[in-house]
Amino acid sequence: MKTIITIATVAILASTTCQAGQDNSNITDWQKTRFKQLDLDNNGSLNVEEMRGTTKEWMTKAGFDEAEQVKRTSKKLAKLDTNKDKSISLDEFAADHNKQKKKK
Ligand SMILES: [Ca+2]
Ligand SMILES: [Ca+2]
Repeated sequence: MKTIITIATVAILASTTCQAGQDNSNITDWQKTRFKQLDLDNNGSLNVEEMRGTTKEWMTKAGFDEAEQVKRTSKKLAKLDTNKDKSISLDEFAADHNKQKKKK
């Protein structure tokens, strides 16, 4: 019985944290819109395939073949994936975008 209560508590905590993250005021409307465009299956995170939406165009122009594009996109994903769950959340996407903006 104790175990069930613990699991339930953890689940509630996890969903609360998730919702709080989505209210992050550092995330701009542009980032939200762009993220939604890229999130083809609407599961709230980007996998490697969906990430290619951000990289495919310039990588094709740069002359990378398919395998090289996937390799580089996976690398980029690993860099952005701060909680290491192999997918990019809106928070992680926005954090990287904000970093890039500061550089300019
Ligand atoms: Ca997705
Ligand atoms: Ca992640």
